[in-house]
Amino acid sequence: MTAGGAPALAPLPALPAVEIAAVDLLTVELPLVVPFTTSFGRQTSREIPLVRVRTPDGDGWGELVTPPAPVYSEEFTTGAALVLRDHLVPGLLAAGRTVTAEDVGHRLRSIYGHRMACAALETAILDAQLRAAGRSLADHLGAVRASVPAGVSVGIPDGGVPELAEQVARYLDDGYLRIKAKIEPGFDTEPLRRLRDAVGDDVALQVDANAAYDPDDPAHIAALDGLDELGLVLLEQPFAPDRLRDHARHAARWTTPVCLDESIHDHLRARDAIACGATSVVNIKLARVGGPLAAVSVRDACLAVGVPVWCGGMLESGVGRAANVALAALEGFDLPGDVSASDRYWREDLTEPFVLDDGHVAVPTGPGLGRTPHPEMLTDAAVSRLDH
Ligand code: NPG
Repeated sequence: MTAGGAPALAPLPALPAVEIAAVDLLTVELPLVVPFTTSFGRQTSREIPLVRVRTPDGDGWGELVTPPAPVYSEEFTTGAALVLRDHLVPGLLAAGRTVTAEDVGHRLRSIYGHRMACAALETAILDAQLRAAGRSLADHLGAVRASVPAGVSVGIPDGGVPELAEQVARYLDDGYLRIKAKIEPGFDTEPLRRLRDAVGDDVALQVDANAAYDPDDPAHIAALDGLDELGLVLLEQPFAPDRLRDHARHAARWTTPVCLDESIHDHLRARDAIACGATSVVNIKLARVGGPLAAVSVRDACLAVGVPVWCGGMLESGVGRAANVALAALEGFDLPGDVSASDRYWREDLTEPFVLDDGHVAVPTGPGLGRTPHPEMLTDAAVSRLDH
C-alpha cells in the first residue's frame, strides 16, 4: 500500500536519473479551430507553455495546461509559470541536479497544490529519463492497449442547439465513440433533450457542468433532475469541488452516474469521494492530480473498489496529449476519454498529429512521450529560463 492507502497494482519500474543542465519554459499561442465555451468562459485560442528539461542525453518535454484565469481551479498560467520559476524548479534542484520524476513529489512535498505546474515538470523529467532509456511512457506506466477509444468534448456553441447538433453530427461522422456536451444553468435539460432527439438513443452522450450548479437552488436541481431522463452515460461535476456531501445527496436520487473531475485532486480524495457516494466514475487528468505518477495512484485507488475511470483533457497540444493517450492506455480506462484527434483542436499541432482511426487514437510507441514539438512550430515561442 502507498501512504494514503492506494494499493499499487504493480510498482513502476525504476529508471536511471537524469542530469539536468537547464530548464526552460517555451510559450506559444495556437488558435483553436472552434471556440470552446464552458460554464466558466469562452476560449478561442490557447497559450501553451512547454517545460523543456535539457540533459546531456537530450531534452524532455511537459505541457503546462493551466487556463489563463483561475476559473477551473486555483491555477492559472501566469501564476503557474511563476511558481515553477520561483519555487518548484529551485526547490527541486536545491538537492542536486541529478533527478528522477519521483523527486518532484519527494523533494517538493512541503509545497501545497500547484499540481498542474508540478505535472508539467514531472512529465518533462520522466520524458527525458524514458528517452535516455529508449522506453515509451505507455510501456513504462503499464499500458494494456495499443489504441484508445476516442470521445470528444463539445463546448456550448454561440448558435445554440442547431449548431451543437451540427457539430455533434460531424464528430459522430468522424467516428468519435462518445460525445460530452457542456452545460450551464440556462443551457441544460431542454437543449440536451433536443440533442438527444437529434442523435438518437444509441449515441453515448454525457454532460459536464464544470461545477456551475448550486445544490440548494431548486431551479438548478430541477434542471439536473430533467437530465436524468435522457439516458446519459454520466453527469460530470455538477457542484463545486469541495461539496462532496451534496454530490452524494443528489447522486443517490439520480439513475445517471455522477462523475467527479475538479473535486479529485489526489488518490485520497478519490477514495473519500467514492466512499461517501459522491462519485461512481472518475475523470482522471494527469495534470490536475500532479503528474503521470499521481495519476496512476488515483487509477489504483478507483480500480481497487471497482470504480471505472476515464482520461480527461485540457485542450492539450500534441505534447500533453501524448501523455494523456499513454495514461488512457492503462487498465481501468475503459470508457472513452476526452482524448480527441489533433484536428479537433488545431489546424496544425505542435507535434506529429494524433489522428482518429475507426474511433480510436493510436498510443505512441516511441521513446518517452513519443512526440516532440516541431522546431518550426517553436520559432516564435517566448523562451525563459526556469532554473536561475
Ligand atoms: O478535449 O481536451 C479536451 C477538452 C476536454 O472538456 C474538456 N476539458 O472541464 O474537462 C473540462 C474541460 C476543460 C478544458 C477545463 C480546458 C479547463 C480548461
